[in-house]
Amino acid sequence: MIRFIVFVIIHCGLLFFAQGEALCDSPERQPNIVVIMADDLGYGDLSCYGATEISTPHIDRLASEGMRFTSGYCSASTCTPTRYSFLTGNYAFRTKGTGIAPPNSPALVQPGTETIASILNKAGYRTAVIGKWHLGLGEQGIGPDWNGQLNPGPLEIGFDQCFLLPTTNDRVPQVYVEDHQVLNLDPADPLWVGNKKPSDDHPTGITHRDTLKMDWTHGHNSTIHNGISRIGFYTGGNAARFRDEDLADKWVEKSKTFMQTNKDKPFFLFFSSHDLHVPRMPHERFQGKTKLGFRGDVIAQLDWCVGELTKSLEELGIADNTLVVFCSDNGPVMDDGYADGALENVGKHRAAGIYKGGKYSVFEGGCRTPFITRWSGTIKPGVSDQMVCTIDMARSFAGLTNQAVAEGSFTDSVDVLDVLLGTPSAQGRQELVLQDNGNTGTLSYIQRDGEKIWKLHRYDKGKAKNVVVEEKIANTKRNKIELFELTSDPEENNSLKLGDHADRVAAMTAELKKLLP
Ligand code: NG6
Ligand code: CA
Repeated sequence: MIRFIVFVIIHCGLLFFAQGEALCDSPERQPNIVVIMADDLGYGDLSCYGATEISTPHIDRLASEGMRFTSGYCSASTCTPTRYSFLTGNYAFRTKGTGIAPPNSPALVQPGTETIASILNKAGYRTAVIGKWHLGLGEQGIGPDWNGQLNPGPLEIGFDQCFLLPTTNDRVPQVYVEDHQVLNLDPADPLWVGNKKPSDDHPTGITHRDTLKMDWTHGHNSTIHNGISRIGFYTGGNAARFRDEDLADKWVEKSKTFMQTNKDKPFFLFFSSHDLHVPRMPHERFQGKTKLGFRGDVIAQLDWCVGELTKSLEELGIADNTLVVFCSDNGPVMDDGYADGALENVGKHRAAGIYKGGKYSVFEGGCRTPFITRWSGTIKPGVSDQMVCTIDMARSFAGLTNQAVAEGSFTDSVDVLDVLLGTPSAQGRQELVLQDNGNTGTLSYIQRDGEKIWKLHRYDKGKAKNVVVEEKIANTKRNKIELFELTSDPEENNSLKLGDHADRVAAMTAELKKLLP
């Protein structure tokens, strides 16, 4: 509150509020907020985080002009739960059905839920999500009406507009959704999406494998579009279908238009990149541009997107009035279902940096990811080891815009705004819970205690979906409870003797239990 009053006094000279909005004629006003969320980007995938085999100059520039966090996390090591938590400020594992969403998933965030978008909307922001959604569309128990109104969706939870890849691109269908409709859908060629093969002669990745431009390795062998077979089946909607190669360009084009249109009012843009998710199919101009194969090429493409967005902010003259947050939705994976050469070309590159595990795992590699904030003129450049998480943006942005958060909303989000803005001596989170996927009982719990960082893993099923990045150790056996100390053992190699830490283990397991539904 004090922060906001100082802000208003400085920027407006007097306080004057109407309908919850600050009326302020000054050209300086509440900052725009742009959250750029990468998909499956690991801690070690950027040159500003130590990568030597690939260069990411635009993201590096963001880091050198802002705060680069070395203990920045996403909530989960898979996409849907991280995105759910980011938007709602609630741990996804508290709510059933928030694991990786299938193609015909209904909306997972119910209308009426307070979200990062709804709270900024109340603060007078124009809000948009552009890019991957993967949080379902349509009524509960019904799902998306692909040929009608795709409602509820982002527009029912606080976004003024959306331009989406509705699921994730290895899942059907390959169409854009603009606001409530599939874009360019010809009513004479309706779109059907399902999980059963629609006819005996429907070509799939199994029946027409020799026609594919990128082969599958596991799953991903149903309907073929653009020479790539997918998870799930669909027919029709041919005029509406996009090319995988064009996605990044489209997100940038739509985002530029959104920022240009709203440059004179505060706006919130959730730029939800599909890079580096499979199928990794960069635009032709990025193909072969790195030595890491298509996985590296889509990192170059992501870096280009960041460069375009920041250039646009500068051209519009709003860079100094825009808080940019760069993050990822989960850690890295090499083979996630397609033979795109990621593993074969990895060489010395370590996608999770020094950390163990990656996507699907609650080891550090699964959730400790790049995390950068930049607000030129406001954030003093630096590096921070304070703990922050994607789930914290909800309360932090509510704080930034002086919005009261109702009881029962943003339950697990912590206001770490001062840390995000690089205020010296500001403290980040002291505790954080991470999950793998859905409500599975695979969690880890980080607790900072002075110099020590304790991390308890809980594997209810006694095994980890530990798809590690450079080597595959899927479904390795784990003890139901394990304890690590990250300051001395950041690589989580030394599973401590529980008996030596009995009180701590008891307290941490009890805390975790309290959080579960
Ligand atoms: C898994 C898929 C994987 C990916 C993931 C979701 C198989 C065998 N694996 O089920 O390819 O789509 O779901 O990724 O189908 S996420 O980043 O969107 O969470
Ligand atoms: Ca992801």
